Amino acid sequence: MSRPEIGVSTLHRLSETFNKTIKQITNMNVKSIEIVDDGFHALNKKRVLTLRKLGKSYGLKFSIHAPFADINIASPSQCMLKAMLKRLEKSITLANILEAHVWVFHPGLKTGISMFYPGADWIQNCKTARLLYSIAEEYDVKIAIENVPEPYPFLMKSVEHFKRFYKDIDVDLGIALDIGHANLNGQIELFLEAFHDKIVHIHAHDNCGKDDEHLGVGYGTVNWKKIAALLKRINYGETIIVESVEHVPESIEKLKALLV
Ligand SMILES: [Mn+2]
Repeated sequence: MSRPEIGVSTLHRLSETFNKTIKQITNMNVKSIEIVDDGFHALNKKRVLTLRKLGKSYGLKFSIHAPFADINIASPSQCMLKAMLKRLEKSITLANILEAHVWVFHPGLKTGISMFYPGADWIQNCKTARLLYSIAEEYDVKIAIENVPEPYPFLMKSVEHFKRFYKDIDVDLGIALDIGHANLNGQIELFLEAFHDKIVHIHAHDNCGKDDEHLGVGYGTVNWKKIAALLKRINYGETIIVESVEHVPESIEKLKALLV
């Protein structure tokens, strides 16, 4: 039987400096760290080399969360898309240097002009996802697309959206299942059932079913015991990253007690 590895995201420290954050990483009782490549923590080669060194001495493995602020892979503007792709490609090349085991990115969103071009944002979303997949292949980086939360105008929030996505793209792109996000449309179990062979990475955080609060594990309405049982049933043996922004050490220990 496989056992998942519990890790932590740097998301809860995004308002602190990068250097302070990585110093604290090593005290968090986990070996798997997800670096959010955005805000104060935007990666560059120097930072990645520092992380690599830290990883070697502490036995850490890394994943990278792609930049997501102001990023829309379904953008109808070719010049904006070009700039965004440049930024995303940089992140993928850094994932290669860091030897990150997965690079997680968000699907695209509808815009203020989507209503005039029905279906165009969906086509662009799939096209960019395919392009990112081929760029990542060149750099030998595995990538995964994340289910994103209601009520934002994202194109891929539900199981139906992901089914359609896999019909429309012909590449073997994995899913980063975000449990908190799936709680907002009540589809955690549906995702685990429909895509047990596609899920390569998991984000764990909680909410009360209305807002994407990123609460500590057990502080919302997610039924973690049930999820633990489902993950055991599908023999999930990849990483589960705590993406809560509070009660982080407690969330890590709770998940370890349930799953490891
Ligand atoms: Mn997430």
